[in-house]
Amino acid sequence: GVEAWFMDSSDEDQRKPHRLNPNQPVSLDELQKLGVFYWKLNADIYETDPELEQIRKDQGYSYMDIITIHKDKLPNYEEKLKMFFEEHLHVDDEIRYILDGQAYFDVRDKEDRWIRISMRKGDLITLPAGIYHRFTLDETNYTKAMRLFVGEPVWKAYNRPADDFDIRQKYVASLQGS
Ligand code: KMT
Ligand code: NI
Repeated sequence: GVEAWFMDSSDEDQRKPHRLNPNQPVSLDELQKLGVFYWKLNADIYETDPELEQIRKDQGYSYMDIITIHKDKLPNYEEKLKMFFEEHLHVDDEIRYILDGQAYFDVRDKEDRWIRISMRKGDLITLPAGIYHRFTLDETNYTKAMRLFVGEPVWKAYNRPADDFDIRQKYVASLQGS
């Protein structure tokens, strides 16, 4: 399964794991309560994978593209990495499938603590619209990811604070009782 943990609060290199000592793991169940969903797939066959096809069909992920995050491959690499690591939300779900390499997604829990989710080859994750999150490469400095979307993609990110947004209020309300 996916590995996740509560982060320490040191401002050391964002690419380091930032585990607490002792490590405080976060289960898939806890992630689901935050609206975060996860699948493990075989990334070696992503071009023809029937499992991926089924998920896309079931979830309505009509759009897809592939982004390679590496200093020699991504235009405006430094600037983009900086943007990805700013705490933000989107008005749609963020769906990412790691095809190669690895990276971290950080999400806020109900008590506003950072949870770091280790994303490796074969991991597909959906972050719900309205959740505060951020993204970073790890110390390997490379990942290739499929970006999926329901309909025409909207990449716009709203940096925190975005608490007055309808989608944020809707998300916060959805956490009640979970
Ligand atoms: C986002 O909005 O957080 C991103 O697109 C992250 C980088 S894509 C692997
Ligand atoms: Ni995002």
